[in-house]
Amino acid sequence: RLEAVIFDLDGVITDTAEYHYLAWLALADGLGVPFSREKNERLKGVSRMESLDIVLEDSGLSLPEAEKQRLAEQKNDHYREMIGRITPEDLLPGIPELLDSLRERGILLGLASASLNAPQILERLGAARWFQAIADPAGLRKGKPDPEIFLQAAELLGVTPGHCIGVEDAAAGIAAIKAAGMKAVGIGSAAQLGTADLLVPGPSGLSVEKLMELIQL
Ligand code: G16
Ligand code: MG
Repeated sequence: RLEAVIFDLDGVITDTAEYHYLAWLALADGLGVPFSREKNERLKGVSRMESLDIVLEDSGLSLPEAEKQRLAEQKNDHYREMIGRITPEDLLPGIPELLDSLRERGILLGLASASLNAPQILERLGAARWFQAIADPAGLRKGKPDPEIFLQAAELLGVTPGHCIGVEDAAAGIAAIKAAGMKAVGIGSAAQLGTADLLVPGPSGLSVEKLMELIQL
């Protein structure tokens, strides 16, 4: 029986990737380091400090830890300025209907986002009311593809992973869900998310019925 659905945030509930892109681009420009949309793709689902390492990888710069912390903070300040303008209009199409109908069936909802800003983003979206648990990425030892964040969300919800579905837009996220022993739903293309148990181009392609079919226990 399906007991809980655990969602990623960026790329699944809303599209914050564009704001991450603009904030990293401004930082890279300031440092004279090239940054592209292609590179931004590699930052999806990746933690802030790991993202900075990717942004700086071809720069030839080797910065002390304190300077890296300062740059990450600078990027985050700019990013937070942009996400302050998020409204419920920024929920991806299909999400309000899907979350409503899952809740009507008594299915629990959890969030497994790598973003330390996730609670504020949910508030801005008016989406916090749907979720019974939000995993805290700050306390994690390992990021996706490690299953830790999905397991933490399941534990907070008090459900067994075998009765959970995880929804992700990044390959590392799908790997994390599978490693947690959950069924994986991919939002995106087969080229990147081929190992998902169910694949749809966007969240509007999902329904409670489709999700319930994945777990027939
Ligand atoms: C999101 C984004 C990543 C970002 C990460 C950390 O992950 O996809 O690009 O680097 O969060 O964000 P922050 O700097 O706000 O802590 P997810 O897991 O929601 O897809
Ligand atoms: Mg994502």
